[in-house]
Amino acid sequence: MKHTLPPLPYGYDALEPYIDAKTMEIHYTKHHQAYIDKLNAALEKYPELQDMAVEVLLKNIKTLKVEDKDRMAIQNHGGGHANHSFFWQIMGPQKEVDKKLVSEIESAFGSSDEFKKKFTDAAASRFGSGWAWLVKKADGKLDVYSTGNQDSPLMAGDTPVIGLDVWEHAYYLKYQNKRPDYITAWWNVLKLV
Ligand code: MN3
Repeated sequence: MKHTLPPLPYGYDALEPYIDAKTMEIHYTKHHQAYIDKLNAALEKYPELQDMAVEVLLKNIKTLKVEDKDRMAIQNHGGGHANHSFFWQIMGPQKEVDKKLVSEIESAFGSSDEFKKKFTDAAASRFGSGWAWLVKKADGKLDVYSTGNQDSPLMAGDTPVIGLDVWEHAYYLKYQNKRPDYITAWWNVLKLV
């Protein structure tokens, strides 16, 4: 079974003006699709891995019985597929605040604002391409960090709770080099908090 592009839960213009329709369309139909195509290509010679969920591939990335160059391709393109599938889901035109999560965030970071500051710092200071994350660790604790490229927290045994794509392709058309403006705007389309 090949990996396929999951449906986008809203229209390309649904997150305007914070994320513009053109960026959303290219990001979803070109960038996300390309990760999926390259993941499928990397899995071609491993039929035994083709039915595994991408999240399972990533959790087990270090021990998959594959050649090293294919492991790197699965990490990069599988990560790209999983990260983007997750990213579309946590955004939306309307807030659907997760009260349980907000209260966990308040106990972990002191306040929602403190969490946002920490997360924003992680997103703004990631050098080059990558993601900022709020994750749940194996012991249930929340943590904030960033990863490079398309590296997924799943590879470290963590579960993504919130993720923000800070690759230039996510914001360049509208925000150019102003990543901090994109991050500030993005909190408006994050549904959960
Ligand atoms: Mn992206």
